[in-house]
Amino acid sequence: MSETTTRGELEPDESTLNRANDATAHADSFWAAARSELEGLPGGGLNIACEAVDRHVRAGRGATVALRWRGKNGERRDFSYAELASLSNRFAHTLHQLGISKGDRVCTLAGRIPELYIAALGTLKAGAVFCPLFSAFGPEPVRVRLSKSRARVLVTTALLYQRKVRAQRVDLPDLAHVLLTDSGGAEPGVHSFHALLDAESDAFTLPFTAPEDWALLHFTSGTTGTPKGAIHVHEAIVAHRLSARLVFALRPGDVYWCTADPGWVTGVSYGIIAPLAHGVTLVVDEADFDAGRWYALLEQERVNVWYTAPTAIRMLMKGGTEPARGYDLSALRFAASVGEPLNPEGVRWGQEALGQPFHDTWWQTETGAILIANRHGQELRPGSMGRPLPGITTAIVRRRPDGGIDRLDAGEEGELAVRVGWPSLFRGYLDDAERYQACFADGWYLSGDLATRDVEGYYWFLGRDDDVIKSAGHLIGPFEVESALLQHPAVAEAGMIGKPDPFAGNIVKVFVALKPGYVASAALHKELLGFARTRLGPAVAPRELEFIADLPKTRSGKIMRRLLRNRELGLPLGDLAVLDTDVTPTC
Ligand code: 6R9
Repeated sequence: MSETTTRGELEPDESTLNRANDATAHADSFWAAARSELEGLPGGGLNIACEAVDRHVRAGRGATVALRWRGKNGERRDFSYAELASLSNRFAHTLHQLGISKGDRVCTLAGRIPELYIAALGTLKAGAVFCPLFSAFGPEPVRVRLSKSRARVLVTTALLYQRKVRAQRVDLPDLAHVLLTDSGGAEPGVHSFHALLDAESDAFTLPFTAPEDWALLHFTSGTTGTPKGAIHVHEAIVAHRLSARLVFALRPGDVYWCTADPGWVTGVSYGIIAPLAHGVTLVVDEADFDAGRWYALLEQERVNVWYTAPTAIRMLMKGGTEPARGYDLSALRFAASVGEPLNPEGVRWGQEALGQPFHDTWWQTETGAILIANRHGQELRPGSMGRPLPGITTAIVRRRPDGGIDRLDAGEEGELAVRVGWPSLFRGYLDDAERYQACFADGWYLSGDLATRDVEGYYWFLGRDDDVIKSAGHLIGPFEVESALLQHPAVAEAGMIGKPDPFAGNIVKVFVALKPGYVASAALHKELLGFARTRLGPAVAPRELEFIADLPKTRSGKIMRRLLRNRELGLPLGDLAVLDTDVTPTC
């Protein structure tokens, strides 16, 4: 495929794309048109990192700032596309030197530091699979993910390695190499990231990667079992790139900031891949949320497009509109949100405080890219997630006992489903074909989210159909939290729920039944919370714990978290006759 040089040539006419979308049968031609914007590799290959970085260098845009890194202590470092290309080449070389081959998993466990971005792109160039782990996970979630992914390489810092990985390495036989970003290799199997990169050449010939080759592995949680590894392929970049243009109207010269951490899917799809694929300048802030810092950053970097989350918006709203008024935010052209319900007050507050309303968008780890949005240039409906993007067909459905689905009418409540066939749909859960299959019926992907559609085709979020919760935008499954507590000798049973919280959306709350011989006390309460936090880390650990004599269970022994939730909210416990059934587990 030939490189096109001007922006105009790169963009297929949107009305053509929309026409193609008129009939679902034409979705293929729609995506083929989007795909033809990409450069590709000789012989029909495709590589995300090549599209995100190298093609800009080849097109003479190597001097453009790709990554503007703002350190937590006030540092500021710019990486041009050319620098990012050569650093990721060095990392790809390093992986080959270490014997990493196609399909091998390379994990990162780090905050938002430049090495993470270099490792992500270099991993993709090497044909390996990039798997980010959130740095605020404790040792237990880290071990589970390193083990399930069979990671061969981990890029991390000396501190995180010491605190969360080192003692568990005996349980991780596949983990051959740990690369420390801030220190040398003091023991076998531990190397200095920078020393290895410095020793390599910055010219690298990409191995062939096919569009369907695995590229990304994102762990996500369900109601049951350990986290699931959602697999994405290089072809996903077609959707990353197009959705960013359709939703945010990204254009050359833009400065773009996504506040999501790359330990989660948003921080990769829209915090690395999509903006770089558009050749814009990506701002990365290493520091955690701070209202004053964020306003200053929006002003100083003259951010044009901002993608953030409801938890952050609620925190900003806490301070009122006044603080924002002290900053020049006139560069901001578009603000958007994802991950949790965004209420109409949040949308309007954006308009008042920042001069731009927040546009809600909907997607999931499994969908890989935004599928529903209040997108640029279209009527924004505060409180609604928006409408499906061109190329995407959605519906509200009800599952039938025979395994099929019925499509529901506007106004009816049901499960949000998406017709399969878009490039960033996940291609599997690692080693779990059965769970993957359970996500589909009659050619539709079933999201597990409950929603309604209005007559104009806008979607309205109602809740989730399972026991997974969102806390501060992070998806947390009950199994991980409950399993950690069950490791304590006093705990007989544990049940996790999300307790509504005005800022985090939900906080993790756990109900605990003690083993005979143990007595509930303030000391044990404190001990259990500390025990869980040490294992799970601050992002996942319960903030509240309540002792309970017995957990409500179905006849076959499954914990009925819905009843725990009702109890927490002071609602009636519900019709036990109806609830006391075992619902078939879904994806
Ligand atoms: C991208 C991401 C997915 C779940 C999803 C839903 C919730 C996402 C939302 C939203 C209400 C929105 N969610 N967007 N809920 N309004 N606009 O967040 O992926 O971490 O896999 O979470 O997040 O419940 O099913 P992931």
